[in-house]
Amino acid sequence: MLKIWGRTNSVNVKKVMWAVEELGIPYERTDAGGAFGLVNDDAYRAMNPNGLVPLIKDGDVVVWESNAIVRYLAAKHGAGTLWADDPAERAMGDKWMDWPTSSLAGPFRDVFWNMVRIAPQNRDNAAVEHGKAACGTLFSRVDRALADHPYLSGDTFRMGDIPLGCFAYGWFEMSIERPNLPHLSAWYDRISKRPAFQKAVALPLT
Ligand SMILES: N[C@@H](CCC(=O)N[C@@H](CS)C(=O)NCC(=O)O)C(=O)O
Repeated sequence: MLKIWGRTNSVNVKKVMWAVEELGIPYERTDAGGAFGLVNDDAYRAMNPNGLVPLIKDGDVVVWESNAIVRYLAAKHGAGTLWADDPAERAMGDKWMDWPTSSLAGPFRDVFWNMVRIAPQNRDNAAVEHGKAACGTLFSRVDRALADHPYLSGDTFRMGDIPLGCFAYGWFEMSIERPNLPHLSAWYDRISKRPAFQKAVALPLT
């Protein structure tokens, strides 16, 4: 059985949980990271030397890095669903998988940590404002990309929608003002109705 390590309130763990729910893969999940610890144990570090979550073990195959895990599971179990067989179609969504990590995660973290994880009296309001403005600019690029297609992956929901969908949940659930981006909102509306999203991603922000 597929084994997954990670706490369910982590945006990176949510990507994996959403993918396994979409694909209907049986799994065993172990809480790890944050208050659950475990990530510095020798046995864990032997599998993931970074000491981060998520991590999976599928038979003898060990994978860390959330986007790599989603790609692995989609390639193995998602032909015609999460995984587009045509390389060009797959690349369309694939480029949006690493983009949240490379571009959005930094400013998003500034907003999320201050609004959700830090006590209000300790909030860095300047970081929130700066992060919100940067996220607004970045999400406007997503909005433009979604003007011509219902999904980041094209006409069909696929793995390329998963990583950004997890960040979008936090963005839309936080008590903040957001720019009006109609294509982004329509896409979020579509993905957030999916039962697998409801089960794996739409958890209370903590
Ligand atoms: N690029 C990595 C980042 C992994 C990462 O930073 N995970 C965070 C949780 S979102 C973590 O493990 N933090 C330490 C902890 O939870 O103990 C990925 O996408 O998997």
